[in-house]
Amino acid sequence: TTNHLRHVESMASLPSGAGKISHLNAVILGEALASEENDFVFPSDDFSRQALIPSPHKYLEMYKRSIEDPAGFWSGIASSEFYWKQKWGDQVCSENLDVRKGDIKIEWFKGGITNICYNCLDRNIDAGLADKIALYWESNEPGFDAHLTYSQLLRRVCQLANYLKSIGVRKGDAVIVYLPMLMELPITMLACARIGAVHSVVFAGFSSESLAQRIVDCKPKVVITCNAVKRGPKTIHLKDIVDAALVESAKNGISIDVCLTYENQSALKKESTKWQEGRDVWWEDVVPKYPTTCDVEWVDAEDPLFLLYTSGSTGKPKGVLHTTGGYMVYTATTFKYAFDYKESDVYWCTADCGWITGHSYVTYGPMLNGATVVVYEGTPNYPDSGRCWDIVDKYKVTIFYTAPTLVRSLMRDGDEASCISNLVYTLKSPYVTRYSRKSLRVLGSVGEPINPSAWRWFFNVVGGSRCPISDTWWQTETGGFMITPLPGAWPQKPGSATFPFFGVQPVIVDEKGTEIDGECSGYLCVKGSWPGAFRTLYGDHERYETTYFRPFPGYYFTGDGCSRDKDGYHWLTGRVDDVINVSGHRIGTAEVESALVSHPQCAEAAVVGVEHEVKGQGIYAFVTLVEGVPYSEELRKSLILTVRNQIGAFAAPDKIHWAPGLPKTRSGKIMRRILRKIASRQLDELGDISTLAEPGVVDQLIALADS
Ligand code: 6R9
Repeated sequence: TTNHLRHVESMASLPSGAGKISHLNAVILGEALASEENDFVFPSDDFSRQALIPSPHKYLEMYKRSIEDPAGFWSGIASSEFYWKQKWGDQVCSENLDVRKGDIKIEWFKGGITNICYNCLDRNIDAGLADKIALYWESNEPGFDAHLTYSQLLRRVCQLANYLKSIGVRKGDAVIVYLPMLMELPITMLACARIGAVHSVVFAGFSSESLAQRIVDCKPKVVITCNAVKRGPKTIHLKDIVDAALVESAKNGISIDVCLTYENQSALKKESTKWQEGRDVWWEDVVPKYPTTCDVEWVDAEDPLFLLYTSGSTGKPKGVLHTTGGYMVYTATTFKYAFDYKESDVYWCTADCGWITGHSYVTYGPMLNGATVVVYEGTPNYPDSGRCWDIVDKYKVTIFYTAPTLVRSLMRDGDEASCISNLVYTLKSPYVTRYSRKSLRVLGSVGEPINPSAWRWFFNVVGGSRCPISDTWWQTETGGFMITPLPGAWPQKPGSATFPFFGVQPVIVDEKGTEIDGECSGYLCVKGSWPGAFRTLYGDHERYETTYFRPFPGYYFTGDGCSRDKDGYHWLTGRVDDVINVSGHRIGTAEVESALVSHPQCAEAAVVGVEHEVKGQGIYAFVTLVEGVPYSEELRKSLILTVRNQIGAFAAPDKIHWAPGLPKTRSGKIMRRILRKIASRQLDELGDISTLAEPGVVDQLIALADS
């Protein structure tokens, strides 16, 4: 048995059996919280009984098999649950993950011939799902909606695929997609996949410069967009942004012949859209004229499926490349088990398809399972903070997957300023309690560590203390979930992503790259490969190796810190680039943030390190208060005391900086680079702030710097 297996086996000694009264109830009733580590939350008996993985025992059995015989484990799933035109060659997986032994190479199911669009649509239709709803679409404006069954979706996909072929898009060609959350976005992804084209979706919130940069990098045959979108009360003219990006990319020698534009009527009429004759084509004028069937382009499992650009800590965005077969098997399997998927589920993921979460868990993972998926165009707090629960009730959503940042912002919208405990949140969350939410069965969280207090609010208030939360840790690079609860299988601990998914071997290493055992913390790496792993950075295999495989030779380096507790649970502590070292104590920014946010009057916190004469680094905390709570010296002290109490005196913030809002990217990630500059008063070095969701918060922060 490897070390790793032993860690997971420690599960066997967990207080087992479902249905125990969770410690959580004690916590919300105001009893002292001993330690997060000891805070087990058990799935109910009813939930576990019906779950795909009903016990730690069952998990362990499958997990062991997946590690001892990955080829057998994954090829079993691949051949029984997917359609292959031709089976892969002798080797299920061939890999070199050690830079010391040559170029990094990962291949799964090589020689296998398939098509992911066929597996999402045709295969499910043949299996009897033709009339099942594939997509429910909810407009930004309450009351406007649409839906497509699996067979209707296939017809739409085929029409677009045929159009793309007619303008010369072939297997291997790149297609840039700059669309908001309309049904046309998953339709476009699937149409590209059907003909073997490589989609590169750019989140329709990126600036024209960022879009141009991506166009120049991947040189697409066509750009697909829409004229405008409404997000909340604002209308955003996407086509204008694309126009500017195309001017910019032409300057860099890349000119685009066709810009296919969908008329998003509810946002902007055709007549008011700027137009370049000869290049711009209305989707509605051409696509519906094409046949509703389209032959599939059969591709190799290792042919590219998509490129998705993601930012690194330095340099230009990296084009993460995923291929077809392994990604297909992995996203489908992770979706099924981590959400305990049942055919009757209605699934809603609030992520945009412009991010990896939207690729793997709006489009491919759910569709491969034949699921009914809700796609929501707008913002979660429009027209008010109850919108999510309105949508949940309207479509009887059973699985709701979102990000901690949304949970915290909705939690903050409780109307009572003086929340004194989690129980009071329960009583004062009218935006939530106004709706029934009784269809909900499983909740999910992704994007950053979810702090235990937000976890509790999500669990108690949103889920009525009845729905397990799958806190899924993964990355653009990993393609799918890596460390995640399997709801029903084992007790959760609020804030812990728990245990690895099948086939995943997380290891924690020290600075020297030595694996550390037992209860420990360090850098999170992964040993071995899994089918959903990215294969390269587009056009820069060297950077791929340097960033991910050279820091700790022999392992994939995630860039995240992680600790493992005495029960083998994994606690992600944030990017290691964000680790602060105070007087020799290593402190994860996420730990301090979590402590601050547990203060009833703190809505959100972001912590960065600043130079400190004596301690090396000091802790600088930006704090957003619950609506209506005034800043005060007393509160400042009380926040610092909370951190001292929860982590230790060494972790007490040196500075609390009042923050009406935090600088976030449009996907909700806090831009720490900017906070670090503000904290160190290097105000002339803020850099590019145009990618922020609300650039105005920067000025507000500067104004409050010394108050
Ligand atoms: C899926 C996604 C990846 C980074 C990752 C980590 C953070 C994501 C998390 C989490 C703690 C979770 N992250 N999920 N941290 N718990 N459940 O977000 O991909 O945009 O590439 O970000 O996000 O730091 O390294 P991506």
